[in-house]
Amino acid sequence: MGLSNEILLDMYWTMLLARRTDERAWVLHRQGKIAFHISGIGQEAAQVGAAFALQRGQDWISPYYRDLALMLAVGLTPLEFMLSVMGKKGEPSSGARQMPSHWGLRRANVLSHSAPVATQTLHASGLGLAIKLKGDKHVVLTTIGEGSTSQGEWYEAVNWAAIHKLPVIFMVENNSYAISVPQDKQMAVPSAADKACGLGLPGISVDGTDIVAVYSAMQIAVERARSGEGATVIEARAYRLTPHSSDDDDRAYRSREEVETYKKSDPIPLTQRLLLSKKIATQAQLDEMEKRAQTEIEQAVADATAAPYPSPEEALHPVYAEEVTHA
Ligand SMILES: Cc1ncc(C[n+]2csc(CCOP(=O)(O)OP(=O)(O)O)c2C)c(N)n1
Ligand SMILES: [Mg+2]
Repeated sequence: MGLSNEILLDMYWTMLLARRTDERAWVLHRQGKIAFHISGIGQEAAQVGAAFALQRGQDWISPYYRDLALMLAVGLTPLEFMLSVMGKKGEPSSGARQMPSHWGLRRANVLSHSAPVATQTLHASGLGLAIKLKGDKHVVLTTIGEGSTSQGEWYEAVNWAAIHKLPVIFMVENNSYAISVPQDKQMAVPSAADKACGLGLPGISVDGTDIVAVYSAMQIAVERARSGEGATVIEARAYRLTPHSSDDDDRAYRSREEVETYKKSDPIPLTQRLLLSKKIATQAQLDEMEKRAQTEIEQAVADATAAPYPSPEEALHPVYAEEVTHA
C-alpha cells in the first residue's frame, strides 16, 4: 500500500500524541483547571489512518468534535489544543469563543464547524461542489458519529454529493453510542455504510481500530474522488472508551464489563503490537516515543497555563467587519 516503515511510525506517533494529549485533558478537567473535555480515545486509528491518505494541508477537512488525532495529523499542535481547552489567547479555531474541540484551522484547510451535529457534512458537500466547478483535484474529508447519521442534514449532504459526483469522503466514526443511545436505536441497518447504496454511492465498512485497514479504504475513496468518480461513505467501526464528555456518567447506560471487553481492541496497543511483530519498531523506540510525547505535552500545558486570556476588546473581532461604537 506504499506505507513505508517511516510512515507507519509517523502514524503511530500521531496516535500516541493524541492519546496522551487527550488523557492529559481529562486530568486537567478533574483538577478543575478546565471546564470541558470531549474525548477521541479509542478512535485514533480511524482518524490517523484517514488523515494520512490525504494530501495533508491541501485537501480539505470538515471534521467533528472527536477528531483530536485527525487534527494533530494535519498540524494542530498540543499547545494549540491546550490553549483551546483553557480558553486562552491564540487558540486557532475561534479565538477562544467556541467550545473546545470545535475545530477550525485555516492553515491546514480545516473548516470551522458549529455545534449542531451533521451540519459539517453539508459544508463538505458545498465545498465539494466548489472544487468541482473550479476543476481542481482536491478532495474533502468529512467525519461524523454514527448517531448523527440519523440527521436529515447527513442524508441531504450525501445525496447531493452522489447526484453531482462530488469529491467528498464521508467517514462515519461508529463508536457504538450517541451519548446514551446505542446504535440499534439510531438505525435499522447493521452498518452506516449500508445507507450509502440507497443514495447511489459506494459504502465501505472497516475495522476502525486497524490503522492499515482504514488507510486502505481511504485510499480507494480518495482515488475515486480525485479521478472524478464521486463520493464514498466509509464506516470506521470503533468504540468510545470514555464517557461521551466530561459532563457524562456512562455508568448510567453501559456496564463496566462491556467497556473492559472493548479495551482489548484499544487501537494504541494494537498498533504497538503491529509495529513490534513486523519489526518496524523496537520496544526501546516505543518507550522513547512515550517519553517524547510526555515532554511535549507537559511543555504545552505549562505554556498554555502561562498564556494570557484574550482581552475583552478582542471579543468584537472578527465578529463585526468594522469597529462598533456604542452611544
Ligand atoms: C442537532 C443536534 N442534536 C443534538 C445535539 C447534542 N449532541 C451532541 S453530541 C451528540 C451525540 C452524537 O453521537 P454520534 O453521532 O454517535 O457521535 P459520537 O459523540 O458518539 O462520536 C448529541 C446528541 C447536537 N449537538 N446537535
Ligand atoms: Mg457515536
